[in-house]
Amino acid sequence: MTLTAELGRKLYTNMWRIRLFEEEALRQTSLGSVKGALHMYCGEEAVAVGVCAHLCDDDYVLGTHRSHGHCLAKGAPMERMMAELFGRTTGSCRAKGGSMHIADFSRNILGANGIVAGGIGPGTGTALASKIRGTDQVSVVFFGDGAAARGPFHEGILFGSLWKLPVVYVCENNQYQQWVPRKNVAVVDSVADMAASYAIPGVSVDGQELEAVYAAAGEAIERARNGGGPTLIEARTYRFYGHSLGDRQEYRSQDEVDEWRDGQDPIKLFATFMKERQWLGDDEDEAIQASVKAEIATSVAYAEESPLPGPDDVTTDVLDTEWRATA
Ligand SMILES: Cc1ncc(C[n+]2csc(CCOP(=O)(O)OP(=O)(O)O)c2C)c(N)n1
Ligand SMILES: [Mg+2]
Repeated sequence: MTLTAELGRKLYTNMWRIRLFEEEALRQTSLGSVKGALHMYCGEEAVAVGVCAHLCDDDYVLGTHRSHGHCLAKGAPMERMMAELFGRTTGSCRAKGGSMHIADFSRNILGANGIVAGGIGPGTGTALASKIRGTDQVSVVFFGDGAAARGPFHEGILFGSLWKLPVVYVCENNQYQQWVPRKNVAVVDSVADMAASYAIPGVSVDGQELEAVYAAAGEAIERARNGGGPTLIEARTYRFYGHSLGDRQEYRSQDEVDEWRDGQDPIKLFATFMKERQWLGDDEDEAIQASVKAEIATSVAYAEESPLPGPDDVTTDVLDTEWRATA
């Protein structure tokens, strides 16, 4: 799939959808409407959007604790995501997931999760299921650079390679693991180099450049779909906000953050890329941002008008304890 003006505008819009959705979620948190942890993906939008652009509806995506971008890029309806953050029964997980466990099974988005590297095993498992069933579904697992230091990374990629599974492992190397700079704890610079240990291709890309992510992901997803097995993609990126709410960010300087925000914003970079090719005019740019703002407002109204769960909801969609007692 080649990047065209039309597709470019769609992907550009999707990056804005993620950026403004999250900024609104942050605002709603300060107003008390959204409760619980909030891990902001702002700054990393080109990774989710560039990868998910190649996925079909029934392909699988597994996320991290920082997954609003993965969900929106894979096609989760925004209003149901907003309702989930507001803790409403119309939310994509009927208020039982919240930000950190958000999922949308109707789009084969199997979920964010709070366990670092927690998606790698299940994502390898869905790829095994696709292979056994003989479908052409691909699984994409997103994880952070911190996850690449954990056991499930090694175990998952080993089995993915051994069984030549249709899976793409996407490491979002944002250079920090909570409050620990990767450079203080890593023994190899590039996560992509670790692919050699499992005899699969490893590719390192600039995660701020949508077109670079799009190209690398296209090749990897095609390889996976055609029986060529897994690829490990490292997207070098940066998160603009702290690790989570209330992070005082004493481990990095304001100058560093400003440099990335000013010079390495994936949305600004892709706008320049599009404008240089005459794929996007200033009026269209404004219209895109206005339409996304309208979508955000609609999703907030939807969430606000939706009911909160009641006491009866506590026992729905959870493991049946009576069944467990007799099983
Ligand atoms: C198994 C496990 N260990 C520790 C934590 C605490 N923790 C939450 S996020 C995080 C850092 C994750 O870093 P990375 O994988 O690079 O993802 P990022 O937050 O940078 O996107 C840690 C250590 C956890 N949630 N799970
Ligand atoms: Mg990280």
